[in-house]
Amino acid sequence: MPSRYACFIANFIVSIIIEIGLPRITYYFLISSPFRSLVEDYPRYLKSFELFLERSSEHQCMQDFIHNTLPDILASIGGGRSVFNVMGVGSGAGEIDLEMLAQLHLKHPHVKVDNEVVEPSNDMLHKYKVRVSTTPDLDHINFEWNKMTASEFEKHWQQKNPGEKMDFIHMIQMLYYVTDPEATVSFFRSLLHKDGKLLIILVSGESGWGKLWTTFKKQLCNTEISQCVTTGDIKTFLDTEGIPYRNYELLSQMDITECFTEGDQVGELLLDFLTEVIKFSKNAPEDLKKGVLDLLRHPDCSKEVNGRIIFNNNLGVLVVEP
Ligand code: SAH
Ligand code: HSM
Repeated sequence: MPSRYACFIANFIVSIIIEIGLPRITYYFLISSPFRSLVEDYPRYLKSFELFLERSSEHQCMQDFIHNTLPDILASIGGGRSVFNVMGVGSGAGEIDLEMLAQLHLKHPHVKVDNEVVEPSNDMLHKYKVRVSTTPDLDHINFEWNKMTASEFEKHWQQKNPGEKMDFIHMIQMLYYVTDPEATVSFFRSLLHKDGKLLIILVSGESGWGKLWTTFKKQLCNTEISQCVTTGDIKTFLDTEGIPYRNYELLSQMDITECFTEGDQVGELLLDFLTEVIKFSKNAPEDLKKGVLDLLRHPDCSKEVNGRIIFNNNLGVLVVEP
């Protein structure tokens, strides 16, 4: 009898498909699924990212690192060559890239630079180009614009420049958006000269992000991209492979006070950025929303300062050897 029962179910499903059509079934499935990842709505992602930058010390702590620690790292690259090959993967609007290029110039004032920019967003590339056109003293740099993802670039590079080596590659807050961060690190590391360096910045495993993601991994990190990766994960990979690297921790904060005011527009965008879910406060089931909000203000993730809720946005920097 079980086979007759299976047959009946199969016929029933086929008759529904014939009745309402596959596209509509797909549509019902999609709208009944509560979450869409923020990266599917790029304008909203951009808005929430820019708001996050305003509300956090993210770029400030990177700039401190670039001024205080990076120069010594850059001193050892280049092997005396007169042109350095530099590459930024996921450069955004280029603010941090240009800071690093300025430090490189201070360390190696007579060197010319070929700078490959890999960035899939038109908006970001446009902002980067505007920044370049309004920044003085960049004549020694040739910018190559690659409007593509890291994996598209990998294919493009293998066809166009197999064998060409790089002096300095950086990927700053980018590895969340690839499907296989370890493979991405391996590919870009393989492009380094023997004295080259690969710089990776991600949120630290010890940050509030790390706590949020370990607690709600199943609900929030259920996408094709790696999204919830921290430097802790990359360190585990590098240790397993026996790849040498140096690790720095950068202290950073994010003011998330508005996240706790129902209906506040700033709070809603910041919550979307924290959870990577479009309109999280509207779309998340009540128990998940409560769990996330409780954890966000818990001492594991945040501290209260003068009535503001300050989230731990500490970053990890990995300087990977070839
Ligand atoms: N590095 C910049 C921007 C970080 S935001 C900074 O720290 O300010 C992440 C950037 O990665 C965005 O500009 C986004 O467009 C880009 N990005 C998204 N998916 C990517 C992918 N698959 N490959 C390369 N870059 C990607
Ligand atoms: N959205 C992943 C965390 C992050 N991205 C922090 C930039 N800064």
